[in-house]
Amino acid sequence: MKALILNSGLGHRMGDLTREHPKCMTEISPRETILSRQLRLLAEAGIRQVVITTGYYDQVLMDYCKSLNTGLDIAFVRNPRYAETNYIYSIWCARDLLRGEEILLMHGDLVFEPSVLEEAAASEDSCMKVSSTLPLPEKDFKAVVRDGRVLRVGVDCFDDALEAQALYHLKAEDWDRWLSKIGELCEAGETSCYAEEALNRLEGACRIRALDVGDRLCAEIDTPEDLENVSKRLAALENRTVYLCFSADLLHSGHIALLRRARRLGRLIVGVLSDEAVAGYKRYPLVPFPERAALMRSLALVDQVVEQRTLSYRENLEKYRPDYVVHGDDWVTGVQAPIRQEVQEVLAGWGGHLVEFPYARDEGLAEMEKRARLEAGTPDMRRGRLRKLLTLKGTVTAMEAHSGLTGLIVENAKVPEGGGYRQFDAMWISSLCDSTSRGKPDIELVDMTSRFRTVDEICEVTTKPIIFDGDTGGLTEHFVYTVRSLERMGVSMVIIEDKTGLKKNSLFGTEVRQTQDSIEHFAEKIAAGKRAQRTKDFMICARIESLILERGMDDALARAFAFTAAGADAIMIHSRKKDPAEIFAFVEAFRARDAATPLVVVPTSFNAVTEEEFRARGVNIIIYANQLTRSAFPAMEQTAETILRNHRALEADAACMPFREIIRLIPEE
Ligand code: SPV
Ligand code: MG
Repeated sequence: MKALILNSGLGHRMGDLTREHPKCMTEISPRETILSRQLRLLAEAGIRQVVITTGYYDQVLMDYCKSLNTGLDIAFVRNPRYAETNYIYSIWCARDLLRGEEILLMHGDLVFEPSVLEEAAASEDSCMKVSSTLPLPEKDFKAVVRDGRVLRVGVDCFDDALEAQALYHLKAEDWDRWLSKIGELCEAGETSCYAEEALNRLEGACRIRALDVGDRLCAEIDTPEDLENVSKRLAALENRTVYLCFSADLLHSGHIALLRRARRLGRLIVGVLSDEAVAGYKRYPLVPFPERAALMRSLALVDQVVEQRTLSYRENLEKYRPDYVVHGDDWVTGVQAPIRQEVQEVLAGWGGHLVEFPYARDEGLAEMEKRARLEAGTPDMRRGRLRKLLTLKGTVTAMEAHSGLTGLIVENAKVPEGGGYRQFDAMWISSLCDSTSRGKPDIELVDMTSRFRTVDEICEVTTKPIIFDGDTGGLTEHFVYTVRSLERMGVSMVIIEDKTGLKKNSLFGTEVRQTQDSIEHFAEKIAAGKRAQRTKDFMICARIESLILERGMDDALARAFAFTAAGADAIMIHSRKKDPAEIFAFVEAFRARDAATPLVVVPTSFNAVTEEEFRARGVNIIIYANQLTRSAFPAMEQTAETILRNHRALEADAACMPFREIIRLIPEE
């Protein structure tokens, strides 16, 4: 695409300002003239070739262009009759350089903001700048627009007209038609009309779209008053602020393009999402916030970096009151749509605008995301993530998984919330569900090797941190090996309960014989486990069964403090009562003496308590211990009975997941 700038005219309405040079050399800011700004913006928009028509002070103009060192390939064409002809004739003089080209045509006295030029240049079809928000000028150009098409351009068309400026992007076909008509008029001696006269005579044969840029700057300078107005607007433009939010975890060319476009609108403030916000939106960030922010800060395009602590932009928008928010158009629909709507509402409070650019899906990014996922599942990355999430979120949730398939469900289950997704943070490898899935009772009958096999299967297809139900931990001499094996597999935490002998599931309570371990013996088991541990990330959690076995609150608390003193990284308190009172009482009493050690609960019985309430009371890990197994079992039983009853599978189909969906759930690599 070639740019054509029309600079032959006298510019006599500028008075003294054009006494020694052509109008395009008028200063519009301390650093720029109309022409130097046009050339800079053209170069930034990727234009390489420029044709400038000259006449008045042509040598001064050419010397000036050379001194600018723009790097552009500029051809000058002199209109020898510049004093008595209009620019229709200047164009005709340059015809040999213009024929068959795609052209970006502009008057030499036009000042526009970068986004206007960019939009015109990027247009898929021929277009002309118009404004539906500016008042119709008395004497200057107006365009008659119907169905988004420009039908006529002139100073005297008022009906169905919009303010217009001579900034066109013309596809080669349209331009050739117009240029031929210009030729016809010039050869017939009609050289003092506007070039648009030729366009109008084509009666719509050039299909030119009206490019409505609203009140963004795109104005010509004809008089000293125009100069004053435009200079003021440019100064205001320099002070405009633009806000853009990123996770900045994986940067790709699409992000850089967006930053570049945003910078052209004004001073650029980048909001970098906090680690917590990123974790809630897709996955735990690969790079921690301080490094992501530092990376952004090091970009020359970015003027200021701030933390955005939530997916909602509101807090930062109200603080920085930007003139623009820039985003890819990928959030118009889908989970981010409510965030977008909020941005529009907040911006409306001070007349700010949301500018959306086409979202560029980057293949390289998809590959990087895939790699990041694979890496997140490696033992070292996975093991440490539970501690990180606890630091980051304060309270995390874990859902039961007992197979590769249930692991995938916990990994992938998500519901939209607050512009992001809500999902489980971790997986719980329940002894009850692992045993049940094998049709065995939960009495430590399924040996450790088989339990590890389950963990292995889950690890193969997931990335979320794992909390392993270690039952009683077995003999201390065995437990130390269990700790090392779990660490090696990338498990983040093992929870062992203070019982001995033939362990039964806690939900039986005192209905069955269960023996609680002595404080001393269990404390020694924990200490031995901690000594055996090789990594700093792995956690051993002591589970206290005093409430289950009705030994009282004092016993529960005494054990909790003894076990933390022995090195337990966390305490799980269990209860099988529907009423959460005893759990709450324990948490309160424990927190009165220990504010830091993470507390774990398994609200199977006291299931009316919300995560928010647990969090407020100081609970850190909430384990949904068996709900997937308990919901899958009746569904399977019912399906089996339906088929038996009907002597065929048809009636069971409605309750079955379509096979295609099952296949989609399973990743291929
Ligand atoms: C399990 O899920 O195996 C547990 C929790 O240990 S509970 O069943 O509540 O005892
Ligand atoms: Mg268990």
